[in-house]
Amino acid sequence: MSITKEQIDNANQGMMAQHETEFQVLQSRLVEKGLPVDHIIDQLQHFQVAIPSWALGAGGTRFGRFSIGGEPRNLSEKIHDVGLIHALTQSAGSISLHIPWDIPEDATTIRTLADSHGILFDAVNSNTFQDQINQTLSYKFGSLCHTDASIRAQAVNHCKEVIDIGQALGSKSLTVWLADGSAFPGQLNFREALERTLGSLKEIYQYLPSDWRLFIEYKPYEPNFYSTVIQDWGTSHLLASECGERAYTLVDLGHHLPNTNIEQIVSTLIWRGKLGGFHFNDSKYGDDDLTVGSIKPYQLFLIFNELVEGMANNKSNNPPLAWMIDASHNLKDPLEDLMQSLEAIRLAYAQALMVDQQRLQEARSTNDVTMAQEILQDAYRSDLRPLIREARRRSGGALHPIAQYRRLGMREVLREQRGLNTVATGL
Ligand code: PSV
Ligand code: MN
Repeated sequence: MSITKEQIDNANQGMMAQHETEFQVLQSRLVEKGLPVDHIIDQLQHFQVAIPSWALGAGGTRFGRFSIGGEPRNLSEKIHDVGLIHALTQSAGSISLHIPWDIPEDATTIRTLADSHGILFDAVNSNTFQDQINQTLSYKFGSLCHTDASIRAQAVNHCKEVIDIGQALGSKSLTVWLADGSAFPGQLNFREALERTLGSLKEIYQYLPSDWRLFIEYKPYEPNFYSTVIQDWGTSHLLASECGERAYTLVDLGHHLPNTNIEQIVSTLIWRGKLGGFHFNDSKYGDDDLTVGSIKPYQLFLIFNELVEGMANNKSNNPPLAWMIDASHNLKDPLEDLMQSLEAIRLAYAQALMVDQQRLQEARSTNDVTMAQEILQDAYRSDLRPLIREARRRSGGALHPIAQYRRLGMREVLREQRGLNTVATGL
């Protein structure tokens, strides 16, 4: 069952009076501040975030999976679920596939299906961090960095296949995340492992269609707990620079050691024109599976502030960024979880759009530290939820997506259609 425009409009009707009151109060406050409300709403409406195909089931912690029931059993059902989220939120207009989990039987049919939901195909992701059934050689000791050339070749070929699949679907980028590294001191020659990784990435880059981009993700630890070959943004930036101008660093918020200043990394990468995109999630101690904005919403806002400012002063012509959620947990209904993440991302973006960049710049130039903080926190502490709802309403989405999802009993319908014990492929 898909959700119809009529159902959404009907549900919105009952909530309109309250929404209008709240929106008008906020609108006059923003207008008083001299903010172009309609322009901000327009920017919000255009801001689309990709949904990862591997987050549509109740997974995430890897230590236990407790099926929520009605999880998608195949790629078509995954697209259907993203379609549901998009219909309600109007902000999830694409899906990011993970190969080999999501190999389409027939690319044309899948494209047509996605199209019927208004869904595009975002970056495709390779998987050289697990062995697949019938795989000839093992990635137990690494993939693109492996000491054995035939294992590296197998991993490179896999990435090429992923590109082929992505091309058939209309994707325009490949994201490579590697688990390669070492669990114990002495296991790897760091320099040689990095050199071999660069060699493999260059081969993949050579294969990239001319209108594609390569995103190189980094992560300091897990699954390896002593060293990771692409451990940080500097290493990713170095590899991307060596590969060529269509290779970029991808920042996954959860892939930093505690208290890392991610907003500063973002600023530096835009300055060099090398920021490819984002994987949004949140974390308290480590890992990357919690709902966006559930732990550190202020950090998220500060990151968006750098993004907005950086892209407005984009001297290095950093191309438009790829936005994606990369979070999944085993406690919540995954679709509700993703809608919460989408809301948090849009809120942080809206707050950043509210920052008076000119006044902030003036405060900086006169070293008025207090005022700089006031300007940022005035934006951060503004409740912009009515603005987000208005943007969603104007695009034809639901004023309250989660409430409507629940009222329509969507999960129950999915359970009825797909069964109680379905487990979607993913992490
Ligand atoms: C593993 O940490 C991970 O969450 C990376 O962030 C990748 O982007 C994702 O899995 C999919 O491979
Ligand atoms: Mn990621």
